[in-house]
Amino acid sequence: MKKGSEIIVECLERENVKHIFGLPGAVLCDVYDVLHDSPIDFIICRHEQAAAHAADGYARVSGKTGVCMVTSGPGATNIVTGLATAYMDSIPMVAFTGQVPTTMIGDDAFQEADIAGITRTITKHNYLVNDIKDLARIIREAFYIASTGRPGPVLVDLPKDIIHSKTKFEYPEKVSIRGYNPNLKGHPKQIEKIAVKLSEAKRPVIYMGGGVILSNASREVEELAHMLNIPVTSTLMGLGGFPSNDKLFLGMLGMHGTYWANMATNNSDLIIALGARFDDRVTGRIDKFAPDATVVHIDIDPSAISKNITVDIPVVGDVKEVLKHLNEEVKKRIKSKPKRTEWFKEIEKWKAKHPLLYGDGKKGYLKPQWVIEKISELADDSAIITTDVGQHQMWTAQYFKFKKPRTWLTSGGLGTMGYGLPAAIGAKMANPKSIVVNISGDGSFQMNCQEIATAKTYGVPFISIVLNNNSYGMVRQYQTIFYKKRYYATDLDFNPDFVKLAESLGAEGYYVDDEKKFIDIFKKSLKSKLPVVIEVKIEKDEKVFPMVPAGGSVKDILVD
Ligand SMILES: Cc1ncc(C[n+]2csc(CCOP(=O)(O)OP(=O)(O)O)c2C)c(N)n1
Repeated sequence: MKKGSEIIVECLERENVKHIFGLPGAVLCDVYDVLHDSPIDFIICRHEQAAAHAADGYARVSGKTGVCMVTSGPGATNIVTGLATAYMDSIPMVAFTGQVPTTMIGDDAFQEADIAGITRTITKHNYLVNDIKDLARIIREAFYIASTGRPGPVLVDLPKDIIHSKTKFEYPEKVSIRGYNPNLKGHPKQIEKIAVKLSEAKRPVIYMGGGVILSNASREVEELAHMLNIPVTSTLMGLGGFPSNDKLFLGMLGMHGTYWANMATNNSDLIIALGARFDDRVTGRIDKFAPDATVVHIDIDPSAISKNITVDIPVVGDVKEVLKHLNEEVKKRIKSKPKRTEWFKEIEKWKAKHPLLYGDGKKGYLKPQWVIEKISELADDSAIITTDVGQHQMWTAQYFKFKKPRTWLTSGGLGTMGYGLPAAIGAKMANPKSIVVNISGDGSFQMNCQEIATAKTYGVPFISIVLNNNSYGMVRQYQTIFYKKRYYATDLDFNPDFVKLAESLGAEGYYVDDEKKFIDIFKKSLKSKLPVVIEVKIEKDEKVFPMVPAGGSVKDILVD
């Protein structure tokens, strides 16, 4: 016979969990008592939201399922944003929450929240464990569901009496869930159809989403693109899935994508969408999106197909598996590599018309685009970059040269400010040898900066750049462009002293307002054993361009 707490820890060990990110609560003390003697490390964060983001960052870098564990009531509600962030970006995660005893559920007991109800629409699945006999099976299923098919977060709510009661422990070797059988292979006839279409296409584009990273399909994408000389564009989530220094790479598409990636996609005759979901940031006005293109969509999630854009050739399957098959079909058919001279000439014209450019900064300020280009140059090809949400995120997506998958961590779907710093902690724990740089804005940084103390406690060094424009810059940019500069609720005229804040939390802190100083401090910081915060002064009126206004089409693109 084993206690619930013992079963939980044993299941976690069998699932090969090495780190749990969490914050304590009395309801979980029995579990901690068992964890005491387990090789699993419990990383105490300073806020539950951060614990969820750290587990998410860990998962994005390692490819494994991230785990967080928090107490009932407010602990559980604090992870809601972290779960929604992971859900929107399809990140495998299992979140354990303490719960009041089953006999008290619904009584408004102390620290009670119906977390299963609250998270129903932002988890891939969730469980309230009602019977100790189900505990091991549920945990096994939770890990299986989180990591298979389209990955996502799964929540397991653990009432106190379940943690304390006993049963015979049996770890189910196999998982079988009726109606849940993700299809990996893709339909062979559909795959052949794509190969035929590819041989006919004159202006094809590969449009790559986060699914390429999640299914580890980068090599297969490169093979397809090079075999057939097809330009590749990426969503925000797909960055890193294709080397940005490859001449076939067009950069990101969509709202803040490059002019030429947007023009190429919209003028193409064949779009091959890989693990992408045609979200509104990419398509803009749906009825104007790529009017002449035959659309191929390869995705593990059948419900993503034809959700936003009507797809001509759908294939439900794992991107890597399907591409392996497709590449074989293409090899059988091609005699020589197409040159696509006209198509590339046209793309070059668009590139020349509106290149990504930025001018010189005013004295006392740095250009954020320059800062990001420098970071890209000074950090190595395996450096992991995390961001928050806002202008700094888009400048990073535009100017950082991502070369490898799983090096780019950002909240793409939900757009969560406060994600970057805790995600950097998870990233560094997943891959301690990598350089990790969090690029943030002054607004976002203040949402989870307390976690520097966590980083210091566990000896997790990374560099956090605060691009300080004394404002919620991205919203201010909207007010500049669409509200005649009637600024409201976007100024951050009083900010903390970021250097002192960093120092008080156990980090090194620096203030930078000139280029030479930035280079020196950044180089020095790469060697630091402590977390480092570098505050960089940038101008309030700096903007992110190009920009396709929300709901607009590529014809409405603003370039300056
Ligand atoms: C949690 C959360 N609250 C609000 C928003 C809305 N929002 C999007 S960008 C932005 C401004 C971000 O400001 P900052 O972090 O300073 O970055 P900047 O745009 O100046 O680079 C805000 C408030 C959000 N995305 N997330």
